[in-house]
Parts: sequence; structure tokens; C-alpha cells
Amino acid sequence: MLRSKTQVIAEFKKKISNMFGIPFEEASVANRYAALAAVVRDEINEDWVETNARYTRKDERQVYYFSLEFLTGRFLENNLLCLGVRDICEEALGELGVDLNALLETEPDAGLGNGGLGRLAACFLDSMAALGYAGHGNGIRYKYGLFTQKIVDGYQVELPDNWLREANAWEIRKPDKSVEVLLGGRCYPVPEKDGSLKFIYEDALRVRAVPYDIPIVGYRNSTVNNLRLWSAEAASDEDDLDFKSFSRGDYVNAVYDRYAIEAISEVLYPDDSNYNNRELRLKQQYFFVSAGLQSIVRHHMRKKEFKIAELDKHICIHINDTHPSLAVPELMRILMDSCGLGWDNAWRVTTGIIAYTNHTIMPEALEKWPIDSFRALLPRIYMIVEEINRRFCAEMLRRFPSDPGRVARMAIIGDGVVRMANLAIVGSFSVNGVAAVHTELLKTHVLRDFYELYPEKFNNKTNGITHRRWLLKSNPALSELLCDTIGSAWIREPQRLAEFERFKNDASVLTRLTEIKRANKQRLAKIILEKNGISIDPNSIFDVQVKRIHAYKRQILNLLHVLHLYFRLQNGDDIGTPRTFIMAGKAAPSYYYAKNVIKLASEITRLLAAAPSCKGKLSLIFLENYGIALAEHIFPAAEVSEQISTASKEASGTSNMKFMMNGAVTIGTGDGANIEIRNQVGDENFISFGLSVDEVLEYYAHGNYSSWQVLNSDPRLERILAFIRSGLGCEHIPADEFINIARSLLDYNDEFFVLRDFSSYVQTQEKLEKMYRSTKLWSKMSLMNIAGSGIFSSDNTITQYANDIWHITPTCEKERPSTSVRPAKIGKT
Ligand code: 26W
Repeated sequence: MLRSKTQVIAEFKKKISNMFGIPFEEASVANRYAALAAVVRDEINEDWVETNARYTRKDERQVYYFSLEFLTGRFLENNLLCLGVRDICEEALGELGVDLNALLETEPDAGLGNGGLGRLAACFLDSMAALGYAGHGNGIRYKYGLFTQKIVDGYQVELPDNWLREANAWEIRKPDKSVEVLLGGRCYPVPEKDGSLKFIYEDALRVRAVPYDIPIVGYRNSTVNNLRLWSAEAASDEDDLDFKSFSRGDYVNAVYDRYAIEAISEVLYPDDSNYNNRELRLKQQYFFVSAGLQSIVRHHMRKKEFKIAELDKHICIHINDTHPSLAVPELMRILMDSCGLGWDNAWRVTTGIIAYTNHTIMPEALEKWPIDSFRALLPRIYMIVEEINRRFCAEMLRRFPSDPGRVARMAIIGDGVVRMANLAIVGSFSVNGVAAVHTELLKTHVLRDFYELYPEKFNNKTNGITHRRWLLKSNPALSELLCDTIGSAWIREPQRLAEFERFKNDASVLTRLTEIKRANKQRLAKIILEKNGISIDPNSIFDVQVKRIHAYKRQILNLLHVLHLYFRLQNGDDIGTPRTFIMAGKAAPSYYYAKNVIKLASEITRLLAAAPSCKGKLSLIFLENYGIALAEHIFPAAEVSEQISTASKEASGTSNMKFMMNGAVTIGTGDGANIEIRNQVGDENFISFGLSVDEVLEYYAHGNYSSWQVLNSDPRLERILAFIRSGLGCEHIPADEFINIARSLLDYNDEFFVLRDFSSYVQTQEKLEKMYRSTKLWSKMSLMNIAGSGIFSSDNTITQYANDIWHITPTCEKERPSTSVRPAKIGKT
């Protein structure tokens, strides 16, 4: 146990010498980071083993969260906080002249996810462990995470994210727990003596799936859950170079097969919400689903008196969007082919185990795999999907004999493709959306047929974020203020942040809040100065939009407004309080529109920086390489949270919650979880604008929107668009540089109503600026947002998943003794 500074110092020095064979004085920053991480891991390991033993002893129902993405970010500081040893380590290292913060910054920012969906999975793991639920992650150990973004001359350039270059301090490779996954080849049944069928596989590619386990540490509760990530390797040493082809002299093909196998866990696909027909992605999906299920079933079969027909009492598999929906046929395969269950029993068990979350209503995100490639890659799985489909369609025809159109729409196989969402819904017992309005839209529009068939399966689980990372860890000053005012109970019970409302008229608390925000702004300004070489004014309003670049998220609306302010300044108008607009986000490498938005933002940055009229009044910064580490610096410094998606398009959004928890005020549309945020804080603490969901749906239904009409009736828009089309009047920008943007807004009739919402947005921004002028009013709004943010902790979300879907209870027994934790300095936890 790391109970005293002396102990920390001793352990730390011992590790350096054990790991690197050098004295502490000679160790590099990287050596020191690795040593500290190893000390912390020793501390975790005991609890890890004990947690597993506890789950087995109590025979708890285990939840496995299957996700193609886990956007975890760095672990070290989070683990220090969860163990309650952060301060003691900081002090101990301080005595050695080592700066803890410098060590923390050397850890790679684990980016095995694209955005919202991947980060949600990471927040959920954190909350499951903190609440003492037996919940684990299952995913892929990508060698390369989401690409590193560089901005060169205003253009996004993608570089590989080689996050495993140095050893990963948190993972443990478990080769003895490897399983085999078969791809391709042929598969056919042969009858056995007892009349059952045995499936023979010929010429399949045998992939060895090797698990790497990462501990997920609960907040001071001695619980350590498991994140299991799979790596693809050639099946065995002999297969390392496929022996058969090798001895036939087919050396090149033998080597090629090996690369084909390793390619499976090589890289995360960088597409967010856009389905592409890529066979490798289907391989990835089957690979981690099959490996995960095989190892889970194997683990539970080892239990005494275990009956496979009761597997649904022991486990729950939650699938994060449709990416892991092959879990349905794969679990059927294991139950029938390996465990000997008949179809009906296997189906009852499977559909009692799998639960599905939908994360998007964008039609282009729906996964559909062409039958031919699906069958060629997964011959046995395809047979099972065909049979699921045959039975489902037969049942549907019985129920709706006069409605064959309905049956055709709902079929799992149709139009030459396998429809993964249909498979996920039919094969699961629960289907949930991620915010109230999103779930309603699923029920009434996107998944209406299925809702009519299975109303009992549908439920809402509004997303959440872990307040430990997004408040306690990233905003220590605000955490301290909270502890001073309402005590530290909010750390374990985030709903108690509501008690902060008591201070909404307390002048000294409001002043402290303003000071904290200012200090955080200065901290971010310093980072921006170091990274971008641009100095920004901490007296200006920090207005922030950070998220993936996507047409429906409407970064372009933000940019149109910035250009509107630019013209006003050029005109000699007074725009009030100076503004700094901060943007960041990655564009999918093949998404040209999104890349065009980044280029436009970069050129506007340059334009404003060069314009004397904007000096000290208006600037725009596009921060490179948005990811978890950068986000942790941005949210605490933000004053305005831009949540401006077209109503009905953003399933939930989660950055909206991170901003609010850090005291930013939202300017937002009535979309996704924004609606719930507004309900929570009240209209006076949320700045709304734009079309409502119903209005947007009306337009789509009637097809009566004309972006030209809006343009022609608003001279401000005419001027701004002409300016964009002229390449911002700059000689160095070709006239057609922003053609993608201009086309989408005009030639393609502005699918996301950017022009339609422009006027409302500008007006609302003016209102916002006036509110900001009263520091007291603004500070009070900020306080009300913090006080209202407790229900958006993922602890709350996970409690609902546990109660309503998974039917599990916390298993936590003892509280972990703490030596010190940051807020304990001020109050007792
Ligand atoms: C097949 C390609 C693909 C890749 C990723 C399709 C869809 C996705 C994700 C579902 C995209 C995503 O991250 N969706 C976001 O999920 C968040 C967590 O629920 C929500 O808060 C966001 O609103 C939603 O866009």
C-alpha cells in the first residue's frame, strides 16, 4: 500500500532500478513515467485479482460492453485519483525534484475511438467500476488509434497514431487466454451418429486472438474491472508462415496471409457516422465479437454446476451501436455448434443476453453488408443469419398477412444486403436511444415498424459523462470550490451538485467562480500560445465548439456568424465584449466537405488576425488534433458551449454535458440532450435558438424549403456567401476553394437549414453578449449549469442501465482507505 511519502519514494526508486537498471538520478522523464505507472499498477493488481474472485464467489451476473471503440485517454492521473494517492505521489515526487504533471503529460492519449460513441464507452467503464458493478469492456487493441491531425497551410493532414511505440504501462498480455477465430473458407454440416449436425470448416483462415487486459479502477472502492482488448496474430508458431503453402514453395502467399491476419487489429477506421463497405471492417467486427464471446462462454463454463441453457442468468452482452451485432449469430453458433443446444433454446438464451443501443439517426450510418462478401467471409454465420431471417419473416407474414411491404422493410436480409440494425433489434431484448428526443424519433420514425412489433423492447437511456474525469480531474479549482461550499459528497453522489444552487446569490461564491474560470482561461491561453504561437485575450468571451466536423453539427453556422461579426467590425460597428471563438475537431479523411470546413476556419483565422478592425475584438482559433487530453484543458476554460446541430440530427451529444459541468452556458438548438439540459437548468440559464425538431420534420415532410429564398431575403447572408465564394477576397485562395460548402448550402438546398437558422442564431448571439456584460448574471448562470449537471453524470446513466436493462446490483464491499485525495485536503470524503 502506498500509505506514506517515504513508501512512494522507496517504491518509485526501486522500480526505476528494476526496470531500467539505472539509478533514479539518471532516469529520463519517460523512465520516470513508466516507473510511476508500474508502482501504481502493483497497487491496482491486488484489488484486480480480489474483484474477480468476488464476482466468481458471489456468482454475480456479469455485463460485457462490446464496443469497436474505447476512447479512454490517459490513465495515470485517473488511477491515482481513484486509488486516493494522487497528492501523496505529487508530494513524494516533489521531494525528489520530479514534477508529477510533467510525467502525466508524457503518457500517450489513448485514442481508440472516433468521438461520442467511443468516449461514452470509456465513461461507462469508469462509472461501472466506481459503482461496483460487475461490468467489463470488450474491444480491439488497435495498433494505431484515430489518426493524429496536423493542420498544414489550413488543410488537415492525417498522420498515424503510433500510441504503442513505447510499452503500454496498463495492459497485460494473456497469451494463455487466446482463442481462435475462423474466417473465410467453406463450411458444411455432416450428420453425427446421434443425429446432430457437426459443422466442418475447410480452408478457413485461422486467426489467433490474443487478449490484452487493462484494469478499470473504481473510485476508492477496491473494485477493479477489466477492459479486454484483442489483438490478431497468426494462429500458431507453425502457422506463423503458413506451413502448407510454405512447403509448396508458395512463400509469398504464406507471408501475405500473415499480414492479412495482423491487418485485422492494425488500425481504427476513422469514419464517424458514415458507413463504408470495407471488408476489413467486417473482419474486425467478427474478430472481436467472436473472440469475446468464446472467452466469456469458456470462462462461465468453468463454474461449478453451470448449465449452458441458463447462460442468460449469468451474463449480459451490451452492443454499442450495430458494430458488434454479429454477436447475435455468433452466440447462436457457439450455443448450438459448440455447446449442443437446439435452435429454440439457443435463441431464447441469445435474445435474453443481448441488449442494443442505437447512437445515430443518420441514414448513411446504417450498416449493410453485401450478401456475397458476408457469406464468403463468414459462411457459418451467414447460414445462421439466413435462418434467423427465415423464421422472423415467416412470423411477420403470419402477423401481417396483408402487409408484405412491411415484412420486406423489416427483413434482416433484403436488397442484396444484410441489415445489421434489423439483426440487432430482432436478436436483442432491449433497444435504447441515447436521449429522450432521440428515442422518440426512433419509435416514431427510424425504427417505427420495429417499435410497433416490439414496443416492450424500446427504452431511453440519456447519455452521461464521468464527473471524475471531466470535473474532479480536469478542473481541480472548481472541484475545490464545490468542496468548500457543499462538501465532498458530490464526488460519490454527483446528484448532490444540485446543492450548489444554494449559492446562486452568494456574491463571494460567484466571484470565486469567475476567478476560477479566468484562471482556467489563462491556462488554456498559455497552451494555445505554446501550440499555435497565437496569444489570446483572457478578457474576451471564450466561445467554444469542439467535436467531429460534420455537416449536421453545423460548424459552418458558427463560421458564418464569425464572418458576420467581421463585417460589422469592418463597418465600424461596436460588437461589444471581445470574442475568442475556439474550434477543434477532426474530419474523416474522405469527407471532403468537412475538410473544406477546416480550411475555411483556418483562412478566417488568418483573415481576422490580419484585419486591424478585429484587433483586440475578434479572433478565431482552430486547435489541432482534438482528443481527450486537449479536451480536458478546453472544457474548464469554456464560457460559451456551442451545441448548434440541426434539430433532430444529434442523437444526444455529450460534450454539451462536459461544458455545462464546467460552468459554460450553452447556446443551442432543441436537439438531443440539449433539450434535457435546458429542462434541467431552466430557460433563463440556457440560450436557445433555431428550428425545433417538429419544424425541421415539417420541412422534410413537405419539401417546401428553399435556401435561395432565405439567401435572397437576407443581405447579410448574401454578402457573406459571396465573400466565401470569392475565396475571402484573398489572392492566395483560388476562387473555387470553398466550392463544397457553397454547393451544399445553395445547389443542394442546405439540407441542414444553416441559412434558415442564421438569423435566429445571430440575434441570439447578440442577446448572449448582452448577458455576458453583467458578470454577476453570467456567473449565476454558470453556477446554475454546474448545479444542474449532476444528473448527467454517467453514474446516473449506468444506474439506469443496471436497474432497467441489465438487472444487476452493485457488489462493492469495502471502501478503499485513502492516504489523500485532492478534495480530501479540504473536506472529508
Ligand atoms: C459505420 C460507421 C459509423 C461509425 C460510428 C457509424 C456510426 C458511428 C457512431 C454511432 C457515431 C457516433 O459517435 N455517434 C454519437 O454517439 C454519441 C454517444 O451516444 C452521441 O452523443 C452523439 O450524438 C452521436 O452522434
